[in-house]
Amino acid sequence: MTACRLVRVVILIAMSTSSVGAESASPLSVPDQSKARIVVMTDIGGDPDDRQSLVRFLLHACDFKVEGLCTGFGWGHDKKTRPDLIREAIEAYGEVLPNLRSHRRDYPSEQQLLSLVKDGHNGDPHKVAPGMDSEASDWIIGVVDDPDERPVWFAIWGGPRELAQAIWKVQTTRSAAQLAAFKKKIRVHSVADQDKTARWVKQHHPDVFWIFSERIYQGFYAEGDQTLVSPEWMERHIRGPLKRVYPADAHKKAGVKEGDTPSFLYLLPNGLSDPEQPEHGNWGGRFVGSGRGHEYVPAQDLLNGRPDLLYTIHRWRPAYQNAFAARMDWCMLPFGEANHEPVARCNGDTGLRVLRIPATPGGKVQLSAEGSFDPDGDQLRYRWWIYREAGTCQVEPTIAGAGEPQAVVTLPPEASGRTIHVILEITDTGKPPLTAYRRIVLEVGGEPVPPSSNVAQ
Ligand SMILES: [Ca+2]
Ligand SMILES: [Ca+2]
Repeated sequence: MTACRLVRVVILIAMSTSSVGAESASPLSVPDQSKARIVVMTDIGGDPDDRQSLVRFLLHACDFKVEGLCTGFGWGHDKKTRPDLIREAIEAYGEVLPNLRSHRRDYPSEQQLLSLVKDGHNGDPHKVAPGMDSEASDWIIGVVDDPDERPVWFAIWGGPRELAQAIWKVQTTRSAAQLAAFKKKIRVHSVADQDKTARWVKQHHPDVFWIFSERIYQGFYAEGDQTLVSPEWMERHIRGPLKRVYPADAHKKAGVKEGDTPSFLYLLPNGLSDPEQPEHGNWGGRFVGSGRGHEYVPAQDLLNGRPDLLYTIHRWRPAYQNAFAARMDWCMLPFGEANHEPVARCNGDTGLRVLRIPATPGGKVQLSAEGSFDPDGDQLRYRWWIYREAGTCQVEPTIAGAGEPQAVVTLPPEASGRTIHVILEITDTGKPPLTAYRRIVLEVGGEPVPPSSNVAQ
């Protein structure tokens, strides 16, 4: 056994305490505490791309604590809710679940997911009112009331009426303090605010944390490398029972559309960002405070030096499409024949949190990815880069060793009082190549010092 192979086996034993039908290695898992609590609210039955997004969501179901799958209405769909389409997708998921669990043992059961399907109200989609409670809106109240103190994220793929109705009911039946406590646990990522109740919430409850993903969500499929969302890509990678429930054509777009997918990719525990900080940016986009209550609206990233709204999402397209392709492989292949994400570590930190490091203007910061590894024993490629738009320093630092496991960032004197976001991107050599991240925020204090008096930190 080579040293590399030995290390791999030791790591896998350390990561896993049981073996469930894997060929040569044990399935992986992610600690529950690093998973976001999530309720999906979908207008499935309208634009077929909700069905596409649901397939991807199910393949990432092990990355979240799934708390609800609610139906409702949205653009182009106000006829009748379609919980049957959610159940149909979950049943297809059930067919591949045994194989998925040979890769990640923390995939939820088919029965568990079916029990979370909750129907919205088949009345006026633009109204909250007495008598308009629904199975979904009552379920939402229960989820938020749960003793689990972590926030509940609402990935909203259509209109937010069911959440709005839940807030309305709590407002009319509880004290002001109880209402405030209820709202404090809510986090919204709303794709396009597709009914009038979004306005109602923002007008009457501006303290609700609300990411308004207006137009930016199109970056998931529009602009950028179109070969990665083409019908040909879809045909090559989407297979097995889940292909049955993944429509080949969405509204005005053949191939992969999934306009609602950024709402949950935003919450993936992949080390790229802290979802509580929308200005960080990740696979679900980047957002800034609108100045109205607790609302965030899309930010722009620089594409070839020009601000571009959609680029904040499609800049990550190779990574998120490779992740999808790999999970499609997980449906069909044994552990040893599919790829799995590397694990990125930074400066000895073994978790996924954003690292904050104090720094001095004109000084140097040493960064190390030592301890990073790949569960398949793949080789790793390292890339340290500055996410300039996420920070507040317009002058870019230099990075020595940007393609190495160890790097040194030299801060410009102009960085005084600013923040600089460094991304560690580790990509394996598996097929397809998969990427893991860490984010380091350099918090630069003090007065600018001459470059000649650099001090290593
Ligand atoms: Ca939708
Ligand atoms: Ca790998």
